[in-house]
Amino acid sequence: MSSEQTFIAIKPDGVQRGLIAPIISRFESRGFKLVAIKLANPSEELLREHYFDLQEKPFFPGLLSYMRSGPVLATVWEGKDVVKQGRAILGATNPLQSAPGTIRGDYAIDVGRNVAHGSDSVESAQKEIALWFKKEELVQYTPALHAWIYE
Ligand code: DAT
Ligand code: MG
Repeated sequence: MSSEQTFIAIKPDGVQRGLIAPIISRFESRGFKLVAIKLANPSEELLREHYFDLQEKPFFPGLLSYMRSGPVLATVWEGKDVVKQGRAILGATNPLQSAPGTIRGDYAIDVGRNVAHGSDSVESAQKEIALWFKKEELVQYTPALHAWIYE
């Protein structure tokens, strides 16, 4: 059983627009296992760490204020290849380049309002999960449907 995990966040626009349920639903119905979830107002310090790689970009100040503009739904999902599959479920960073059927392709237009975040590698997923969650917030359980989803 794969224990690969990814960090998926619904950004303030996704929360305010009532998109929590449809976004979570795509990960659930695909067969991925939810292991952590919380609604939070992330601090500027946390966001600076989360987007550390982008600190020199011209859009960084706007990205910070957007991410601080309301609550974020932070989640962790587990399953086979979930990091790459999670990115595919989200679609391209720029929603105008996201295929219909992806979250951004269905629910977003501007790159600065792209409704959700997904880790881009197993390594960044581990860092992001540790940044957003305490160890005890990750819940361990056996999903009853496992044998109906995996061979
Ligand atoms: P992703 O969120 O797909 O991993 P990223 O890590 O390169 O993309 O960028 C993080 C976020 O920063 C992205 O979701 C939206 C914002 N962003 C990226 N490129 C941008 C740009 N050219 N203009 C405005 N915002 C941008
Ligand atoms: Mg990224």
